[in-house]
Amino acid sequence: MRFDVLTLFPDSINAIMSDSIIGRARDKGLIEINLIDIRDFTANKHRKVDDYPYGGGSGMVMSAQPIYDAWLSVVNAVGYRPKTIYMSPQGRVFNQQIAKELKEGNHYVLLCGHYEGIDERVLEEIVDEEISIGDYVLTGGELPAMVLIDCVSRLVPGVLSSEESFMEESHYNGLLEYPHYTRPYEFNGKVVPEILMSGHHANIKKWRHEQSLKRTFQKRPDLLDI
Ligand code: 4FD
Repeated sequence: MRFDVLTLFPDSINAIMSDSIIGRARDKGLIEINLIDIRDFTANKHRKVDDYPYGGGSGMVMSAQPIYDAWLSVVNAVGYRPKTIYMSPQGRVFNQQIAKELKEGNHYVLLCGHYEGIDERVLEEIVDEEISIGDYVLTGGELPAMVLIDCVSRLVPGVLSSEESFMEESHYNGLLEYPHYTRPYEFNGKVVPEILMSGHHANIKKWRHEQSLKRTFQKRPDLLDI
């Protein structure tokens, strides 16, 4: 799985996506995250990536040319047009179902915007799909791009341990997780539920499933078809 991220802040993304599970998946070659600095593609000597909006108004607009040339550098390197996703509050709202859909592909270009937005003409040229991570506005598309990459990458075979993937595929799918406990047995006067100490695996499995259902009903009834 390959991601090319067009951004003004490649170092910020790299810093966060170099540790833990995603960092390990990159080291193992299971996922490739290329960070492309839009500023490296400016045609002016000041490396300016934005300009005033036609029609007036406040804020700046990201210029078409550097974004287009950054995108073309990816297209020319691979010899095809990878699916290009614009991270924007106007997009289809991301969820686990969309992550499952995206894991079937193998190459995505993610475009991260800033300022008041991007010149519409370059969006018309390069964007295949607009995705939002939720109904709120951020200062840039970098966090949304990282959310998408993290969520899709953990579905790529080998990224999670076999135990972790089992959890992903188990019947708790679509329900909230049951509560977890580890040592010590007693913490601040609270002890671990006795069923978990019983060693009776069938009963434990049943209890955990009940807990999942109960929690989903109490906290997120919208996830149950009732
Ligand atoms: N909800 C999201 C994506 C980007 C963003 C931006 C137009 C603002 C939130 C294009 C306006 C990009 C989201 C950058 N904020 N901010 O997924």
